Amino acid sequence: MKVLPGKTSLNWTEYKSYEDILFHKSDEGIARIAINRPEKRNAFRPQTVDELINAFNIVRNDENIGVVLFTGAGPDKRGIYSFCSGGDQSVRGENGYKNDEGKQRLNVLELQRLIRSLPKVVIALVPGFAIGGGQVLHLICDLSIAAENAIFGQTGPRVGSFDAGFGSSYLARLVGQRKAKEIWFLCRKYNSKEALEMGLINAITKIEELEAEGVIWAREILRNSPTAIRILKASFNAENDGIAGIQELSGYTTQLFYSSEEAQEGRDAFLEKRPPDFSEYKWTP
Ligand code: S0N
Repeated sequence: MKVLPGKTSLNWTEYKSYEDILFHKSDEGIARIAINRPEKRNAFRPQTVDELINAFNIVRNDENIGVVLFTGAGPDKRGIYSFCSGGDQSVRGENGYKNDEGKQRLNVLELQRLIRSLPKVVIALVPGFAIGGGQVLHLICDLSIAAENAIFGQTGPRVGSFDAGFGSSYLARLVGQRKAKEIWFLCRKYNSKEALEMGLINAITKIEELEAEGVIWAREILRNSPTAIRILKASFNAENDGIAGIQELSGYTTQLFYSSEEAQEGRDAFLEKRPPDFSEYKWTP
């Protein structure tokens, strides 16, 4: 199924079938995840978010995938494209968004953390509206490429919601406190050019070239060292995420240390019930 207009040189195969999202992979190490509720401007309900969490977890565990293109499928019947327009207001209850059983959830917060700590690069491809919680989801991605017609903005204070986590404080890290306050307090809409100028996105393309451009960026990334990129992503997070960020970064150094003979000597000595011998390992300057 077609997700975005235009052509790419990739052969997508369906990875898993869902109701609210489309999930494809290519044999080049690229996955594509798209919210598929175009008639609702790709607003998410709890099921949409559960499916996204499932797909991103599959990507996490797939050693052949290094880059995810995260986008919104379209167009709707009026020919309009969207990345995502945030939480589906028609299922919003008193303390969350209602699933089919009537249980209320705000599971998008789990999704935000999953994308942020995914040890692979997530590129947002924004073909139209990125509004409310959709603008936050786009913000969480590592890189963002937008179509010329993309529109960004917040509506929270107008519709009685807000994201006081990544949606405000991380936004301020990207665009500065003054601009972030303007975005949230005035609830204006911004076009791609304005988004680029304020540092919200990395690049603008024609909508027909959006996926192809994403693939070009992905291929460039995939030529580089997976471990270097994994640790760099964690270090960018660590600067912003406090102890949780440091935990992620330091966890990766522990993983690297496990692969050394020095660390393995400690494990082997314990299992062989003898004192460890670290004498051949240097106190490197
Ligand atoms: C996107 C907008 C600007 C597009 O305008 P346009 O083109 O005029 O289309 P419409 O006619 O308005 O919409 C077409 C159809 O789509 C439905 N629709 C659009 N957005 C939603 C939505 N969010 N929920 C439900 N339905 C939606 C319209 O109703 C219409 O349907 P029909 O044809 O049947 O009438 C414009 O649509 C717009 O402004 N949309 C609303 C944007 C919005 O307010 N979003 C919610 C903002 N709040 C959140 O996202 C909260 C997120 C959250 O859960 C959260 C909470 C705590 C911490 C973090 C988060 C987080 O997510 O970050």
